[in-house]
Amino acid sequence: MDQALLCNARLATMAGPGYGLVERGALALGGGRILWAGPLDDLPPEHAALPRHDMGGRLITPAPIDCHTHLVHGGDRAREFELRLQGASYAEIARAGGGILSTVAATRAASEDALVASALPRLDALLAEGVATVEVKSGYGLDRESELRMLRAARRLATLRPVRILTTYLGAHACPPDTDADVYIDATCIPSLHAAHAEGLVDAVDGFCEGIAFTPAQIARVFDASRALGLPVKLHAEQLTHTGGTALAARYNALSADHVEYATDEDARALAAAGTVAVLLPGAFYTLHETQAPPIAAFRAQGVAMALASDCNPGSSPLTSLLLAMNMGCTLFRLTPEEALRGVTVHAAAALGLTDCGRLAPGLRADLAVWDVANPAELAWRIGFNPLHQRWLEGAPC
Ligand code: DI6
Ligand code: FE
Repeated sequence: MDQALLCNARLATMAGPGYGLVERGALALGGGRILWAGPLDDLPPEHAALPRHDMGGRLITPAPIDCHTHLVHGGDRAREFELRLQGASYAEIARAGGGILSTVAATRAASEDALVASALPRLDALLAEGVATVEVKSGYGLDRESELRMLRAARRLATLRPVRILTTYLGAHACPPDTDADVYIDATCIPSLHAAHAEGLVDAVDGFCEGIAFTPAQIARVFDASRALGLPVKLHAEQLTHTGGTALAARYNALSADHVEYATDEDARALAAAGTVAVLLPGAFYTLHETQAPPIAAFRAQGVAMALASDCNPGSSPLTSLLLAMNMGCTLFRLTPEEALRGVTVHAAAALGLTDCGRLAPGLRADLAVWDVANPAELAWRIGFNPLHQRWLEGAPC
């Protein structure tokens, strides 16, 4: 469908500070883009003859964006789930060689086809809730070939489903068994980044800055290499403890600092000054029974943009629902439903460095979600209910 006029809709444009609601709204679409958005009564005459679609009074929002996932991986971690319920902590399991490293073993053993096949049902669950853009990280390979295989598998998803995929290199996710962390960073992680970049597989670079993972000094070397390649960076920071990752991310003008439960007021100021988005991941907070919530009040006070994502991964967040992430963001972190919707649209786009989606405005991609709800707050309110009516990707329903 090349051109269309969607009318009889309520629009949450996400323009300005709130929902940017437009009553009796219309959207003119053409060439995969939004040509015009506003009240039907104000429709410019040049769009009046477009083929009309009556949206039945439904709510249209920008299609949600999942800006932090580990969607591609081998194996499962149901056994670890049982161990944690018996009292073992996430960090204890990781130190004993389980956790992330057990997924590394399963991922190394999986072919590219197998990685794609196992990721598709998880991707489909996200798309069923209207998601149009998904970020996918590597980080369960930890050697050159396995990291590249993960990234290739992630890119292939976009050839099998109508979705935009962005790939993030997360070689600094965990240290492989029996390897010195500094040696791993310099001899494997950074050379593998060069190889992945040379193959055109890297949109951004991430790391895990944590007591059970890498120090700020080690992450800084990965960030220096990224900067030299002209690649944007982001960071898993202050998830389980405070190690200085947020300040480091701000220093490198990172697109985002993610998790940030243990971030301080000073960290919030640094994020604001750098324009770095705080990506909140309530699925991991919930799964790990964490008790320290991110400093939402400080983020609000400093004007830090807050995004929300699934963190879909087999260990700390086996979550494939952005709607549930929105509900958890409100219930566990006390976000408002408005902040939650901004978190999966305009701020999620910013966390990926994208300026062509996340709002309903002329010139942006016509990636839309049409919902069977009257009010946008309903999207964050329910638990386990999917009110999606229709998903549009680049101006076509799909
Ligand atoms: N933090 C996370 O939430 C994921 N990675 C990370 O650094 C979890 C990874 C896993 O447990 O497999
Ligand atoms: Fe993560």
